[in-house]
Amino acid sequence: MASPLRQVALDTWVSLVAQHTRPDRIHRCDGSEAEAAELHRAMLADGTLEELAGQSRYLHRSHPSDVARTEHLTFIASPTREQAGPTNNHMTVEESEQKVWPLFEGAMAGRTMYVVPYLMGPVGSAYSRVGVQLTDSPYVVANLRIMTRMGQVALEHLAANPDDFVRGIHSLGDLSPDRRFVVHFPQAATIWSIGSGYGGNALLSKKCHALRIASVQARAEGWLAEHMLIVGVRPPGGQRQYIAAAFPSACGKTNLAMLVPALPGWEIETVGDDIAWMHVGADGRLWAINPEAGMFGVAPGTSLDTNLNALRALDHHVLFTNVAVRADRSPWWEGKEPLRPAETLVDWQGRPWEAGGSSPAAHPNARFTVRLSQCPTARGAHEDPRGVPISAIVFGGRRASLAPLVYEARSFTHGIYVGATLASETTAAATGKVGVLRNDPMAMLPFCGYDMGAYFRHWSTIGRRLREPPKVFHVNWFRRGPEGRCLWPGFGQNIRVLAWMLDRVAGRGVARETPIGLVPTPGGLDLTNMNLSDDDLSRLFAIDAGEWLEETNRNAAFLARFGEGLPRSLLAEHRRLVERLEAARN
Ligand code: OXD
Ligand code: MN
Repeated sequence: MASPLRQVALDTWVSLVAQHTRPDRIHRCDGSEAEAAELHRAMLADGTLEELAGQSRYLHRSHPSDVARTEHLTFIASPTREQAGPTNNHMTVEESEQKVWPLFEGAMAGRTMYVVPYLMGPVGSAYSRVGVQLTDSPYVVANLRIMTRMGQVALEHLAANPDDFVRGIHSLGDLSPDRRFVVHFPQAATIWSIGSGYGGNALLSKKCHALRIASVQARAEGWLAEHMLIVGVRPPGGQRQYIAAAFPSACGKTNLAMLVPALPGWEIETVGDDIAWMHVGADGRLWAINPEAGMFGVAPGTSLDTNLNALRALDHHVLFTNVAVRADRSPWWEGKEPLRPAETLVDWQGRPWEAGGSSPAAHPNARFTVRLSQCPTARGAHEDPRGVPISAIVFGGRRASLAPLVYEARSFTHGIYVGATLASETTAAATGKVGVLRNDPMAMLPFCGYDMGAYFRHWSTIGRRLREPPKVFHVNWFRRGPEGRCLWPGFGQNIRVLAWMLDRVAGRGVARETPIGLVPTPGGLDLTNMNLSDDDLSRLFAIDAGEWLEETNRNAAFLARFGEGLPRSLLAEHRRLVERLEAARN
C-alpha cells in the first residue's frame, strides 16, 4: 500500500496506517487517569513493567540491543541530499518507501495501535504545536503521558487547525537492529520509526518532532528549535534571569537545570532540561518555551550530592528504564548511593549482580521519565504561554583539556561561531564508542533536520533581528589536571560560573580579554568557601595558543564540509580567532 506522506486529516491518516500495519485494536488516547491505570495494569500483567518501591514507580527493561539512540540508523528523507546536509544520513522518499514502509506491513498484527495526540509547549501558547504518534508500544504511551501534554488537551489545540500536526508512525517491529530505522520527512512533517522501543528512537515527540522536524519548521518560520535546557537564576535579593544552555547528550543539562546553589541565597527555577523553542519577541529579545512537560533523564551519576532535586522528583510517579533493583525494590544505579559489601541486586537485564561486579548494574544510559512539575525547582514558568526571556546562551562540551572553565564570546556573532565549533567527547546516550572527541555544533549534530550550513545562516538571521541579543558563553565543567583528576567539582558549584555570567549580563562582572574570548579576572569568580588551589584555578583557565591553533585547524576542516553554504560572518570570526591566536603565540 502507498505510504500516507500527505497532509491527510487525522481520521483518514489513522485508518490508512491501520490498513497497512494491521493492528488487532485501535485505542485513541484521551490522557485520563483511568486510561493510565489500565495501561499500567496491562503492562504489569504481561511483564513490560515491574513495580518498584514507592507510589507509582515502575521499571521497564528494554531489549539489550535497544538501549540508546542509534544515530547511524536515523535518516532525513528530504527531497535532495543537499537539503539534509553533510552531517545527516539521507534517504530519498522513494528509497524509504521501498525499504522502510514495507517493514511496517502487518507490524502491528496481534497488537493494539495507540493513537496518541500530544501537545508540545504550554497550554494556550501560540508557540505550542501538536503531534500525533501512532504506536504499538504501551510503554511508549506511558512515557508520552509524562513527557508531553497528552490526549484531550492536544485535540483541543488541534481543533483550531485540524490538519496541522506532526505525524509519527512507530512500531516496535521485531526489535532487530537490522530492521531498525528512524526516518524523518520534514516536508511532510512525518516521522517513521521501526524496530526500537527506546528513548529518542521511539518517543517521537522528543528528538524527532521537537528537534529534527521542528528545526526545519523553525527555519521556515523564523524561530529556533534547540537542544537546550532553560533555567531561571535569581541572585539574593535580585531579579531572576533566564539562561538557555546547549550541551550534548548526557553532559549535565538536567543537573544544571535544577542545581542546588553552593552560594547562599541564590534561587534556581527549572523551566526545561533538554529542548528550547525560541522566538524573537516584540521587544527584540529572545523568548523561550520548553515544548516538553517531562524529563527523560540519565540516571547513572544522579545522587543526593549531584542532583538532590532530581532525586526528590523521583520519589513517586516515575518510569525507570534499565536501572538495577535492590532487595527492597528501590531503583539503583552507579553513583546513586553506596551498597552494602557483597549486597546482591538485580541488574538492568534482570540478572543477579553482586556489589563491586565488573560490569555496571544499571545500563550507563539508564533513564528516568518523570513529570517536570514534580521537580521542587519547577516554579511554574514552564507553563507560561509567553515563555521566558533569555539573557544568556551557554554552549558547553565535555573536554578533558583545552577549553577553560568559562569564557564569554566577544559578540553575538562570535557566539554563533563558538556554538558552531562546539566539540565534545561522546557519551553512552548514543550507540558507538564513548569518549571520542567530535564536533557537535550547538549540541545539535544528531538533531538538526537540515543542512547545518543553512542552520548557521539561520542563526545569523535571527541574530540580526535581535535588538537585545543574549550574551553568549562557553563552559567546560570537565577539564582534567595532569593526573587525570577533574579540576572543577561541578554540580552545585556551577552557580559561581552562572553568577559571573549574570554579572556580565548586568554590565558589572569583570573580565579580561584572551584570544578566544573574555574570561573572569582573578577574583572575578566568587570562590568563597571552596577548596580550589591557585594551581588548579590557573589550570582551569589556561589557554594554550598553540593547542588552540590546532583546534582551529580541526574546526576549519569540519566547517569546510559545509562548503559555500557557510555564512561569511562565521568565516570572518574564524579568521579573526586565528589571527588573535597567532599574535598571542608570537
Ligand atoms: C536525550 C539525548 O535523551 O540527548 O535527551 O540523547
Ligand atoms: Mn537531549
